[in-house]
Amino acid sequence: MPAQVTRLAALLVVVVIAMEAFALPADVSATTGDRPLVSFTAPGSITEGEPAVFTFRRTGDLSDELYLNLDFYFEGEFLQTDEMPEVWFAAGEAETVLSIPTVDDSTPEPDGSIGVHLQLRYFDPEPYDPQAPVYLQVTVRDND
Ligand SMILES: [Ca+2]
Ligand SMILES: [Ca+2]
Repeated sequence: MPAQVTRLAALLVVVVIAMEAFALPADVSATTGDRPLVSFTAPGSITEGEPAVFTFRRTGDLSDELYLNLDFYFEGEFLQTDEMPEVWFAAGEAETVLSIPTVDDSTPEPDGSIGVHLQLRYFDPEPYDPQAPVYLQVTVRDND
C-alpha cells in the first residue's frame, strides 16, 4: 500500500474515534441541564362542537408528577366553560392531554381561536424547560 494511502487510512481512523468521543448519548441531548423538556402539539383547526386537544410530552426523569404552567388566550364565544383545568403528568407518564370542549351553537359568528402558552418553570418543586414552539393556537371554525 502506498505510504500516502496508509496515512490517509490512519487519519480516517483518528477522525472516526474523535467523532465517537463527541457523540452524545440520546438522553443527554434531550434535556437541558437537569430539567426535563416539555413539548406539545395541537391541530391547526377544529369545528365548533369538537374539543381542542393539546397533547404534551416530556423527556427525562418520569418518576415524579410534573405540573405545567400554562397561559390561555381565547377569541370568540366557543367555550363550554372559562375554567381551565390543571394540567400535569402523573408519575411514570411521558404524555398528558388537555382537551378543551367547545359548543356547537346555532349562531353564525366569525371563526375564533384557543391559544395555549407553555411557560418555563425554573424552580422547585417541578422545574422544566418548554421546547419550541411554546405557543400553539387552534382555530375554531364556525359551522352556522
Ligand atoms: Ca353550530
Ligand atoms: Ca356558531
